[in-house]
Amino acid sequence: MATPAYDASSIQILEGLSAVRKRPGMYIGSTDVRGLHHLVWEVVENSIDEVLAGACTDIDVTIHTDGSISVRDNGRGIPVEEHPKYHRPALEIVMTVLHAGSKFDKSTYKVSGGLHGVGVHVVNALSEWFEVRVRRGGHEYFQRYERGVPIAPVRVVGDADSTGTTQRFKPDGSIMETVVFDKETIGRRLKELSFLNPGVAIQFLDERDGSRETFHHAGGLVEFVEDLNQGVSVLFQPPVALHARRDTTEIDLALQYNDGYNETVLAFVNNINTIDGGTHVVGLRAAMTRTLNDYARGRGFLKAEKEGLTGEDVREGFTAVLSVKVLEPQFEGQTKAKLGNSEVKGQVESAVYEKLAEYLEEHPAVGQALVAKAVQASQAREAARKARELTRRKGLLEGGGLPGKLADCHSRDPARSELFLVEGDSAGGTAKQGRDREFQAVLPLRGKILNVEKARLDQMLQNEQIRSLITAIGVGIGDELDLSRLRYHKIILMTDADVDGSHIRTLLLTLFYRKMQPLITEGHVFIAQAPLYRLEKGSRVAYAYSDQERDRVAAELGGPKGVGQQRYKGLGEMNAEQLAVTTMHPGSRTLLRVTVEDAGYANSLFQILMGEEVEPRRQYIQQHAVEVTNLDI
Ligand code: 0RA
Repeated sequence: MATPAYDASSIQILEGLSAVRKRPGMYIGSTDVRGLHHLVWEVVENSIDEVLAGACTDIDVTIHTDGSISVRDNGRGIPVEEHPKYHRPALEIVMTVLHAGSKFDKSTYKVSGGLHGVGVHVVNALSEWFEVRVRRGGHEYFQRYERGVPIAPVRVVGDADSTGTTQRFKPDGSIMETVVFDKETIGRRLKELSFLNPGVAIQFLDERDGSRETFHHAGGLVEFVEDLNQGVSVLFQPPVALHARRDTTEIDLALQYNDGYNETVLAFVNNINTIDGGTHVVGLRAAMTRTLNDYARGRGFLKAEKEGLTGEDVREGFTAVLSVKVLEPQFEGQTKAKLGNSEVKGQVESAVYEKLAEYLEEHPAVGQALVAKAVQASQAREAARKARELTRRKGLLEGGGLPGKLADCHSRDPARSELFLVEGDSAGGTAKQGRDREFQAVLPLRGKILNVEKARLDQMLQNEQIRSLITAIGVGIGDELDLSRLRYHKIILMTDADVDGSHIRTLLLTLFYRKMQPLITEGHVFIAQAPLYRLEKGSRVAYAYSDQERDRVAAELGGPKGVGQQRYKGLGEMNAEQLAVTTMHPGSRTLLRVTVEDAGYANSLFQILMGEEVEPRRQYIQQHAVEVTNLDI
């Protein structure tokens, strides 16, 4: 299998490589920690494609101590025979040029249009080195690449009595901003993939700390839903599972109701988590509302013809995982995490409507439990509407309606304006002094904010803190949210770096995630980064935001000797000027933009910390005891 010296295809390979290395963001979204893990998803999903083809049952993922990661599967092995067009081993072509959709791409439900499915050659181009081993036809083949370029032809390195592929790569630190894999992030995705693909067992080994986990969920989506509802009371058991096909679209759904007030819907398209939803989720919601209304009417639970259950009623306590396979998915939005195919709405709606109605016919106890819950929600909604009307009128009578605690800014231009949500009256006071009152507003939040997990909308609105927050932001909440009324384009959470601070941050993020999600998806929510240390030598003052940075800055100031060091325990220990310079002033501060993933994580954390079940909470606190004590010093 000699490689021709220098020919047209070599040129094509080199051009392709330099395009990827010049504009990595175009292929993997970004070069930060998210982009880094994108490389991993790309490689893992290649093996998952073999699972979908029914040709693979085991995948081993290993984080190695040399900074590389490997993915080994027992699929058919990437073909090695000569590629008819390029006259080189297909393996080399797949690793260096081939895109999804070509002859050697065997997956039916390919993932085009999004950031996934860009091709393993993209990972290769962004790796310091990449090594691939193929076991096929009794032989083991091997090839190594450096920054995407093969350093030798594909060669046989031994015998093989099974088939499969091992891909191992070390991301290129000269392109990627970070090259440290995150065990939790990878573990979460592998667990998710094992629920979505019940036929596969995924082993996950982190050689850095010796930890090992196996993900295998033969129960698929049903087990996924049970996992989501772990620790909460459910209305019926087991979850309902539906499967249907409409045209070329495959639809799988598992659903259950818990006795809470919030909705958890995870939706996947070709195994990709569409965190921003899309047409498939719209179809699911429409089907749920229509099915429950028809069922309730048919059995006389809804009296008057005009009476009806709304989407919001039907969503209370709804927990579901929807997985669709779409032939040519169109992914939209900034993060390409929203399905755009308009035909999918009707396909999902009709499939779920038909199958769920059938299921409820056969399981009347489940039907009655669902309808009773939704009717109750509908009554609470009516009560909430009245409460809201009352608050509005009250607001008008008091004039203006903005909360008394709010120190507003002068500017009336939302695009320029910022709202700082500050923990405690004392730090609130400092922030008011330190802000630029032209465009920065401050709202201090006192004490514990209401537990939104257990509260219904009407109860939430009775809480003064929540009302101040909602009025200050201006967009309303829930189904009536109107983003055009947003009063500040930046909403900035500024809390202490201790347990209480992280608790309040989790609460706020949960509230935003559950009731004001567009604020997050449109990128309006931020977390301020306050310094942990103030360092001083002579007349020079510097701030450090982490322990590592403290050590570096101390060294820059001439070593720890003679450097004064103050550790901030909370925002309240800074004076107004220090707070302004380090945390608030646009020229010198650092803001972290909150993503739906961050907030979703806060949400599940919140469920554990606030939920009614004691055991998961005890486990969580035990597992994270070290982090918590660190935060508290
Ligand atoms: C193209 C065709 C066939 C398999 C594969 C690619 C393949 C790709 C990857 C990537 C990771 N693991 C993989 N395993 C297989 C089908 C080959 C045949 O029909 O034998």
